[in-house]
Amino acid sequence: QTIDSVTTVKEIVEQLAMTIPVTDMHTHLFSADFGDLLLWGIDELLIYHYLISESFRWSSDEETYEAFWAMSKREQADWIWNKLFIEHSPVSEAANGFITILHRLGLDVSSRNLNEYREVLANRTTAQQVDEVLRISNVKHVVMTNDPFDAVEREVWLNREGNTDSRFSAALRVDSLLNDWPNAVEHLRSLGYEASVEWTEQTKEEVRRFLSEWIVRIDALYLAVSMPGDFVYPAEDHRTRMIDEAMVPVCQKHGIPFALMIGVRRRVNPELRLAGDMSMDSDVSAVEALCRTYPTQKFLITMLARSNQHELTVLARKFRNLMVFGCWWFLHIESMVEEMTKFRLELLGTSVIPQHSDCRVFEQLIYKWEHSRRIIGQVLASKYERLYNSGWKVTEDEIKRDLDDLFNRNFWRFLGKEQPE
Ligand code: RAT
Ligand code: ZN
Repeated sequence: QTIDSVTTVKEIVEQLAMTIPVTDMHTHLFSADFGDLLLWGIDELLIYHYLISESFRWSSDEETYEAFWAMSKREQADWIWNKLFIEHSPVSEAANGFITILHRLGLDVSSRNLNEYREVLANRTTAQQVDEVLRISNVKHVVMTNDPFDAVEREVWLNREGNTDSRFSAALRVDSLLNDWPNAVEHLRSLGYEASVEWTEQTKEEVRRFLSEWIVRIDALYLAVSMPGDFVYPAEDHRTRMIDEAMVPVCQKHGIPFALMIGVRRRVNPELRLAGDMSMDSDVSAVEALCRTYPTQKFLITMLARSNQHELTVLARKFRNLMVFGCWWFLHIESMVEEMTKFRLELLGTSVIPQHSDCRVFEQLIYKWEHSRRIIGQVLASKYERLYNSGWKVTEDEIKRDLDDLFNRNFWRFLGKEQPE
């Protein structure tokens, strides 16, 4: 069935973009199996680290970082609420996001009554809230970030059933193996792997064994790491040896992609803790070298600096084993999502994963996806509009296919796996 006006095309695309089920390929969320690791509710939403750093901009000299960290979660939430919502208007992406969440949960945003919101949610169970949020956000599948070096999480995988919810999948996170090797060695040894700080044959063997065992145990969809912007590859250094001699061989053995999120400068202001990280320029040629050296290894790549985005997108034209994904962290704001989605579609057509949520608190799925869906839908609509004016009429099925590629299938196809029902 063809669509008979350009206005209808736009309406259909924008409406479908808001409602089509999505796969969220990188989050910090967990299924209910993980107990308290699954964060949700009003206070957790307000103490999101994006909001912590924003509220400190309004703090006085007397309001110290130590005093903030000494408060209970509820007190921290009240403090942030006052700074960002009562004393000033919540126009930033993250603050506006909190309002979108309240609104979509059916709470009365105009009352500005935080305790009332708390009470409504306190009457729900975790399982109910998970179902409700997935329903509202139309998120069909959530990929977690899983770290075997985290004692609480490890316990769930080793001594309980692990993940039993088919709407969730795991990704094996390996940051310290690449970025904090001495610490990683300690962890490996405490878990019974005979690793040493020196890069010996036995150490390589044991790192590979560790990675393999955990990929299998958690059924990891991919291996993941975040890298500082000064990541260089190849180099005469630990990272290159770790990638070449342990990580890529293990990924190849298990047939899984390697996801690199590049461009973080950790703890620029250590007093802000998790909220104290910054972005920095990266060298796209490290990704180029990886893709060329390992043509049969797939790489999922996102970068944090705006200045790297165009070059990274061009690189994806050169390597089919490179999948660009998401508008990460400080780029996950209206203006950047629009800019990036535009030139990605212009350079790559629909062969890209335009967004992931990076949620840490469950209800954030609601705003992160609603805000992004709207922009992605508008950008795609403008592309169809141009085609329409030249006489190329997309059908509704084609629109659905294209959106499904962007929001689901490009990811699953890249993995070489069937999308779970
Ligand atoms: O976006 C975030 O919440 C960051 O703190 C990071 O977790 C980042 O997304 C990462 O995965 O390293
Ligand atoms: Zn993340």
